[in-house]
Amino acid sequence: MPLSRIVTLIAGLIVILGLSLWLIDSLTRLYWQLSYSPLLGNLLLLLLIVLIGALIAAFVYYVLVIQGGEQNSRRNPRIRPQVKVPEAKSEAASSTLQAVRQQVSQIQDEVARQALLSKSREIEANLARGEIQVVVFGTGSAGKTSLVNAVMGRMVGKVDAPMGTTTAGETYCLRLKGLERKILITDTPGILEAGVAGTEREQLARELATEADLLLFVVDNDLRRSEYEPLRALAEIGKRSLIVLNKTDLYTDEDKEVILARLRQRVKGFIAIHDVVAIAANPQAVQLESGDIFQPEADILPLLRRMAAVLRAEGEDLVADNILLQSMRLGEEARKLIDAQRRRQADKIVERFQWIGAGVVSVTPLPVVDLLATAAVNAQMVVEIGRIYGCELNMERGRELALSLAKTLASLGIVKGALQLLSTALQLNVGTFIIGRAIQGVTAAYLTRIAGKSFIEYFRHDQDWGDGGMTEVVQRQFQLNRRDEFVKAFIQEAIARVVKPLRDKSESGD
Ligand SMILES: Nc1nc2c(ncn2[C@@H]2O[C@H](COP(=O)(O)OP(=O)(O)OP(=O)(O)O)[C@@H](O)[C@H]2O)c(=O)[nH]1
Ligand SMILES: [Mg+2]
Repeated sequence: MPLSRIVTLIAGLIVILGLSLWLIDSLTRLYWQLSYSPLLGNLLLLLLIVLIGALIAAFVYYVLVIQGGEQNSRRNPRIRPQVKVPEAKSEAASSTLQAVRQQVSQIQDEVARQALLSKSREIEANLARGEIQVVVFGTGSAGKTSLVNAVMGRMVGKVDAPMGTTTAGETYCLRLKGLERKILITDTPGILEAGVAGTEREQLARELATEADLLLFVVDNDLRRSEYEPLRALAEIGKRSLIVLNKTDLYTDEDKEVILARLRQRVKGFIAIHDVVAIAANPQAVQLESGDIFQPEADILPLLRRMAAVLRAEGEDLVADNILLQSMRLGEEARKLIDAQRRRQADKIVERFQWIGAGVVSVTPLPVVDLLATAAVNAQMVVEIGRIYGCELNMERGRELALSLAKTLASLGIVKGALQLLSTALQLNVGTFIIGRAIQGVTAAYLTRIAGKSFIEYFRHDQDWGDGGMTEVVQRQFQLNRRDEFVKAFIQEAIARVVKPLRDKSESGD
């Protein structure tokens, strides 16, 4: 408690006691005058005691609570009792997390599943704890650690001129009177350092930045392109950021204003003017004329003021938005993993069916070329791919889909196109005689593949062919599968699986 307040308190109590003595004296006299009625006298005594008690209580309350509160809020403008995380948002985050956990349970890769689960637990714990995460981010040597030291009011991190002084994320807890939430301030390694270690540290810094409720992006000059890009990317995903121009003690006032104006101009689209502030976290010592060394104090008030205003006005929303954002990102990550996993499974199905079709067709060649498509697109394959994507189709529906795709293959001329493409490729590899018999089988395998890949796209998008319809999807798959390197690999496999068995058969005189 400051001395001035203690003095006021003692003086006040003396005055109150003096007044009370005077009052007691006057009232004693009144009491004697009322001595004819003991009840009235006692009542007066009680009244007196209550009055003195109330007076002392009111005075102590005024000095300790009201005045103390005012002083605190003057010194730390960020103080204001907080309300809970906006309910709608926290509920949205909870339900997103629940959905993510359901998704995660479908992931077969144990390592990936555990990683996602632990992240979802972490987000949930954050939701429960409700701390405000402030992350200090920026180029190496811009003065991030110096900023954290200044804000914490003591040396918590090592400061040095070369880049790469901070190698890991360090978090410190900042408790502010009157603010329900704790503030966690995290120092990160600098971005844009050279070397592999630098890149790894940069990755860590970027991850920490994406987890922040509020980002302090520290620069010591105008933004370089390499700083602008990560900053814009973070702002684009909705990261609330302040730009902190540090080392202003090195600039003249005019230069400082010029740099500030330039910074504000550069980030105009995504960061407000007030959110670009100038500080000197660890100003250089100066030599006075007397020869003494003078160490100026850190000037971080503009940052503290802005941080306070932002946290006061948006703190709750920032926490809620960030938790929601993170759970959505986690959901997106899980979705991608599941998609890749399903794709691998579906690709295996297509692979299996393409060679089944090839075997059947090559032993019983078809009279009409376009019939090849019908023979190739197998209803069972459609049903099995659907199942991978959680769509239970019956065989009837599978056949319907297979047939319409076969028709599309024929109508687009893909059957003829494939025959031609594969004949040419086969001719380069095997004798003409054997091609005649193998070509339909090989083409059937190829068409099955295109059909299968098209169905994967269809089921991936919730049984939707997209704006361009089935035609566009099928055509795209044909384009993708006619690339040279793919055709070469396909022909090698076709020779082993279709041509060779046929040749063996004919050589054995069958
Ligand atoms: N003149 C001046 N120098 C400063 C100021 N703040 C930091 N520095 C100096 O800048 C250098 C780098 O400071 P750090 O705080 O280590 O920078 P950092 O961003 O944490 O660096 P890394 O951890 O390597 O990324 C040190 O030599 C500091 O003394 C400032 O306000 N003015
Ligand atoms: Mg540092």
